[in-house]
This record gives sequence, structure tokens and C-alpha cells, in this order.
Amino acid sequence: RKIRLIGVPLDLGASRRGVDMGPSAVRVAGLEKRLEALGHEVTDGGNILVALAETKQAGELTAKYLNEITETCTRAAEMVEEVLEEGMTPVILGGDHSVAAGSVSGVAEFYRRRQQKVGLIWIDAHSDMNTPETSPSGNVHGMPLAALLGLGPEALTHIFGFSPKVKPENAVLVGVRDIDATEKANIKRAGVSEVYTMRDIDERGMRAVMEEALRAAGCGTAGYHVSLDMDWIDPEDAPGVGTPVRGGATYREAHLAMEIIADHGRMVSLEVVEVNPVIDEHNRTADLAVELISSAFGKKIL
Ligand code: DIR
Ligand code: MN
Ligand code: MN
Ligand code: MN
Repeated sequence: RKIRLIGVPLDLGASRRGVDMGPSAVRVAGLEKRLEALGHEVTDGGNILVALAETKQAGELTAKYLNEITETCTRAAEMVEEVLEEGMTPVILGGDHSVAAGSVSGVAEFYRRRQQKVGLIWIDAHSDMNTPETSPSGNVHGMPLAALLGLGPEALTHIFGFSPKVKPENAVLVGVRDIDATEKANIKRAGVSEVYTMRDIDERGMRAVMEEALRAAGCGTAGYHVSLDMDWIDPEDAPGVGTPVRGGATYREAHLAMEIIADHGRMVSLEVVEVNPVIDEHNRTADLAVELISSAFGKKIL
């Protein structure tokens, strides 16, 4: 494939600082070379311009830095759309997860123009289904999936002027284990029924869960975007994330999920978010991100 890397050093959507260094951490861990070693043609599109928290006011406390985040998301959406127009596969490096409101909008716009739908695989400890009304934190990184499904502030839901970006039946949550009580009702309201919790993975195994998830996201769509929040993985293996939650996917489970995605062959774009090198141990989490991206792009043991 022809792959274009897009860095989005955004940390306005989270309380803990440092995920703005995520794109550098993943580059330093050797992403471009590793993907090229697999036979892909890789170019780096550099970083998208992001406002700096120190120079801005948070604004409404129910959705902090919403204006600045919307601006960045709009730029990311345009960039992703352009990269797809050029026949390349975008790989977005976050930054906090709020960037997904933009990246997925870019993918959805590209396919909308071709009268096609796109699916979405959201792999995360959290469901990111808050709105400013339900969010206990006011952090926008807890809101992007809701926005993509049409819930939340119009600035975020209507990037490119249409909403929803993904049909609820093609949106799949994988690995969730920490959902706010106030957020739960939004999952129902949006009509998302494909929710695979850590319990599902424990009981049924990663293979069964991923096969069902990919089938739902791929049903009647041109393919799917994969949005990987590194806090999905257990903090034991991914300590450098903004909001670690115990009981996540193991190193092997995470690789298997990515290998299944590669075998299925229908991923149209990928993003990896919430890598925070400031609280990491020797860039381990970015190293793991590079490994997982490699598996998603076809790296095999044999
Ligand atoms: C929490 C945390 N549900 C919130 N969300 C996180 O602030 O809305 N998402 N960490 O990745
Ligand atoms: Mn290159
Ligand atoms: Mn997330
Ligand atoms: Mn998360």
C-alpha cells in the first residue's frame, strides 16, 4: 500500500498533558522504516497545526477547548480526505482521541462523494460517547464517537455539513471496560448495538469477537476506519497513556486483533491515539503502537 502518516499533536481534549508528544514518540519508535520493511511505500505528511493550551482559554467547562479542537479536527478531516483522494491510506498519529471526530469525518466525506458508507471499529477502554451534557469531565476526548454518530455540539457533529458520519449499525466498540453512568444512555440513544466489552473478549475470545465486529463494520460499507486508543491495552504493557484502566487486552490479544484486521483486508484508514511519552517507561507504549500498526498492515510471524 501507499501509506501517508499524519501527526496530530493535540492534547486539548484531555486533562493530563503530554499526548501532544505522541506523534514524535511513535515516529522515534521507527514507524516509517518498519512499514517500509513490510513493502509499503510510506511518506510522512508532518503534523497538523494545533493550538497550545498555554495560549488559549478553556471556554465552556462542559466541553473544554471545543473551538480549538474543532479547528484541528476540521484540518485533520480535510487532510485525511485529500490523502484518500490521492489513493493513499492515511495513518493518523494522536494526540488525544478527540482528533477522531475529524479523521473519521474525512473518511466519511470521501466515501459520501462516491455514494458509499464507511464502517468504524472503535477499540478503547472507554466508549467516548459523552456529550457536553453527560460528560463528568468536560474533556472532549470522551466525546468523539458520540459526535460521529450525531450526538453533541453541532460544531463537532457537522464537520463537512452532514451527520451522522457513520451509521450506528456499522459502528463497533471493542474492549470497553470504563463507561460513565451518564454516558451509557447515549450508546442506546445513538442506536449502537455492536458493543464488545472486555467480558466478551474473556468469555468468547478475541477471534470470535473480532470476526463479528469486522462483519458488522464491513456490512454494506466500502470498508472501515480503525480507531485504536492505546488505553485499550492493559497498563502492564501500555503504561504511557493518558487514562490507564486495569483489565485491558494483553499484548498477544492486541496483536491478534490487528492480525485479524490485516487478514480481513478491508481497513481503509487507521489511527492510533493517546500515546503519552511523558508518563511512559522508555517509550514502551510508542514501541508497542509501532508493533501493532505493523501487524495491522500485514506483519506476520512467519
Ligand atoms: C471519561 C474518560 N469517560 C470522560 N474518557 C476517556 O472524561 O469522558 N476516553 N479517557 O479515552
Ligand atoms: Mn519514506
Ligand atoms: Mn478514547
Ligand atoms: Mn480510552
